[in-house]
Amino acid sequence: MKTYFKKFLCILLALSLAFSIPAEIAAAPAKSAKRQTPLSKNGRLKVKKASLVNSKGKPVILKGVSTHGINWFPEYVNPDTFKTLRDKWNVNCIRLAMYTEDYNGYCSGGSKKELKSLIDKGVKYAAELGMYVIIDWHILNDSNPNKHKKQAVSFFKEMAKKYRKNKNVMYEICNEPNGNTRWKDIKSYAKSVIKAIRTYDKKNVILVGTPTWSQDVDTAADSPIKGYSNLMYSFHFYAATHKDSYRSKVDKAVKKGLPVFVSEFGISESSGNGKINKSEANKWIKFLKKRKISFVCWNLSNKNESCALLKSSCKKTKGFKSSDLSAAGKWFKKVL
Ligand code: IDC
Repeated sequence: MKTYFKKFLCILLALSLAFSIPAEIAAAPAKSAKRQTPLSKNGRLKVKKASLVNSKGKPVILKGVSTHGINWFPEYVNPDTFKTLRDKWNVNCIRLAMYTEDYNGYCSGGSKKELKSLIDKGVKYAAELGMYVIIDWHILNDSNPNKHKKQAVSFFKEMAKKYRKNKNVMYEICNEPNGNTRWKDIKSYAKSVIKAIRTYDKKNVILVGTPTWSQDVDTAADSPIKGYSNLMYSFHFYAATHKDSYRSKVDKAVKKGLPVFVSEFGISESSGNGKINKSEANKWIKFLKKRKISFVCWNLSNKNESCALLKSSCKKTKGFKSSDLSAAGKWFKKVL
């Protein structure tokens, strides 16, 4: 009798296990697979020869979205926005564009405290979501980065001290040098800023802008910065303006072994407005993917301009529907 009772108990136990635990077990792998993030998959990125690679040395392509200036559109520095971009768009990198000399820029009357707090939030949200994040010192009107070099050095020192342990951070030290700024000038600026960053952060990738709105990567390739690792050089394009001859410039640089990163591009004209050119844009994406070059699209905002990814009627900051997207936004989401 006793043994029957034992058997009965065993069957009961088995049945209860069969109906409760397996469901959890079955769900477990799916959950953990879902929890894999770009960062948990790839770890801290580094530069190997001309390529961006993951912690195991395998090539990685970052596919990113840039904010508009955080001084203009702070509302998109928000965890729900980033999560939508990660989960619904397949974006693995956010660029935080902080203008230095434009509307409330860091060096032109903007609140340094507020701007840095936005950067801190952006880095934190990206880290929590396992996304990479670029801290972009967005020079533009201040054509020559040397103009605010002192402030740049102290800003990046502070960032590097704070974020040296963050595996998801990259530093972009000068968005687009332009005007009469020569590569020589940028190099001298870069050496000071890189030295400041490397005092604290020995590893995270640093992006260096190139002359003529970050187009002259071929010039940089003739004389890259020596003595530091994990440096890349920015190339920017706007597909309705920059075509074949610009792809040749990139090719020249890559062939010389320069690590190139497209930290900003748009599919409009270089003004950020006017026509978009999807067929040139598709050529660019094919070109970049073939060379395993990362690309970050300008810009996530609802500004009424053709490079903005949202329609100006869209007031949402998350869960964007197709009807919320501009033509550029629809195109980019499809690319991703
Ligand atoms: C543009 C913005 C526009 C803003 C302007 C300020 O799209 O809303 O009024 O800057 O000067 C760049 C720059 C980037 C530009 C963009 C389009 O890095 O700041 O943004 N662009 O003009 N380089 C080439 C194009």
